[in-house]
Amino acid sequence: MGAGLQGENKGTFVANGKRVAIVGAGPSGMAQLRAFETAARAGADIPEIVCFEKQADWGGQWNFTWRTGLDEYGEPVHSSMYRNLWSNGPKEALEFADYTFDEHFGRAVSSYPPRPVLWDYIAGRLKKTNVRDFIRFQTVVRWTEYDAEREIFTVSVEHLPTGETTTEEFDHVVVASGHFTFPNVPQFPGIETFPGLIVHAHDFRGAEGLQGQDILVVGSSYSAEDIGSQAFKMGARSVTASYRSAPMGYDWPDGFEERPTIERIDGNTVHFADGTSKHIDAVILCTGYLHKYSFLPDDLALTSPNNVYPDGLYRGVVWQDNPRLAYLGAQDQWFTFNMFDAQAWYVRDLILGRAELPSEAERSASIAEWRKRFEEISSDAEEIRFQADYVRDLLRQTDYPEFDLDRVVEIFLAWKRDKKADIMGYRDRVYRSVMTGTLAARHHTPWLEELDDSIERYLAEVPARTPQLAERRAAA
Ligand code: FAD
Ligand code: NA7
Repeated sequence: MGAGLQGENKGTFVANGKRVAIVGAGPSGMAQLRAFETAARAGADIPEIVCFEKQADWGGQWNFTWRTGLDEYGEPVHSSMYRNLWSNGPKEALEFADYTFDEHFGRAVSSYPPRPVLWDYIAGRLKKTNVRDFIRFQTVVRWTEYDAEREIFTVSVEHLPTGETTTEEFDHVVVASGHFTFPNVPQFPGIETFPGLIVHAHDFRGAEGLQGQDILVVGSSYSAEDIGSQAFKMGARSVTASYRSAPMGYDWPDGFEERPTIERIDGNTVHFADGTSKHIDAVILCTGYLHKYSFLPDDLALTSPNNVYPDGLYRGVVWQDNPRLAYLGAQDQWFTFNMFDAQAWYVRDLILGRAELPSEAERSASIAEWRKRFEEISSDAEEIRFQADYVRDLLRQTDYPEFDLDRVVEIFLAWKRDKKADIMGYRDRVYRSVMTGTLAARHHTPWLEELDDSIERYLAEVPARTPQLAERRAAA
């Protein structure tokens, strides 16, 4: 075991002269911690690591809170997740190659676990180590400056419970602060006359209160699809999804329909671009998020739409204008946890000097080549393959356990087919692990009928019966 894992020196690994700051202990920051911990366990001398996390616990988006807006310290609430969220893709596509679901649960579990189950899995990998000691919880990074002459970052942080502010120096900064927190909120003519609830998906916490109402979700991506489905599941009278570019195109159940973009709103009446109108009780803006890094000066802050190859990042992680700064998870995400691992392993190896950073010109050429390929993508299937190739490229640079990315692509394509076939039932399907070959277990209760998303209920052998959808809808 590497000397740095003995945890005698709280807040640090054993130093090899360098200091590394990680901003955020969500799945990406946790992957970075795991990458260094793995190297240390194998005997490597690793830098001093300090991970700053503004929440009281790790897990990022997966660390659910009932709070919305500002938290108890006046700090913007980070997580956009809601109580009843289940994985929106098969777990077989996100599984860690060095810590499988079989290892964590000791038995097969279903392919679309609820949020608390995935949170447990992410945390489980690190609970067996002492990396938690290297995270400063409830500590928000306020500002970062780079001194080009000394090649040093100065990072200013605030400990939220005490208000104490401190400043420290680091050789590298890894930004793992996520990019699904700051809502993109469009304006629609007449929206100020709407008398009901208007909320962005970031502040949506559960659909139980929407029972019996006519709901409008604006957008046609993951949030619109899933929040609309949650509203339907919890007994909304009707769900309307308004698309800007293209409809989602699923075979929605009765009471769920898609309409084009909003033309104007007049009280409770929403007018759409096709000339139709509809009575609406509540609007949920599922209109995406902004990349926002208020702790970075503009020459270090990524600005990008939500896409799979943001400009300015070599190999999707290294800030081209200052390679001592790295971003994890900055892409739009088909792949998630294992992609964050691939990125974190590569960033670790650059910092440790195991991987060589190419010249500025070579990096530029690489970015241009990937961006050109990215711009030629014309379907979801191509985008999934693109991201698989991206992950493959990273894995080839590191010693992260290899896994069959082509099979993961097949799982994603099967997932898309299953959604097309049955949008309200796809979460009942099962897939085979690429890592272990284990076929997922069927969950005891179909997604549409399951109202208890707790880990206890999920792992229960003999579940109690839950109220059936038809009964809930009749009650509505
Ligand atoms: P985050 O999870 O956002 O974590 C970032 C961390 O940084 C947070 O803990 C935050 O508190 C901290 N932080 C931010 N700013 C600061 C600061 N200035 N100082 C200190 N700490 C800071 N992925 C899936 O694989 N499956 C799903 O089903 C799925 N569902 C999703 C549903 C929703 C509603 C959303 C928003 C995302 C979903 N995702 C899903 C994608 C999700 O982005 C990833 O799973 C993952 O959480 C990204 O990890 P991250 O660490 O990059 O970012
Ligand atoms: P996404 O995937 O970024 O999608 C945003 C959606 O919002 C997309 O359909 C956009 O339409 C739509 N949008 C954006 N601006 C507008 C305006 N002005 N009017 C109408 N529609 C608009 O965000 P999500 O929240 O769905 O998903 C983010 C993450 O959360 C994801 O990782 C999930 O796992 C959960 P467009 O297609 O661009 O025309």
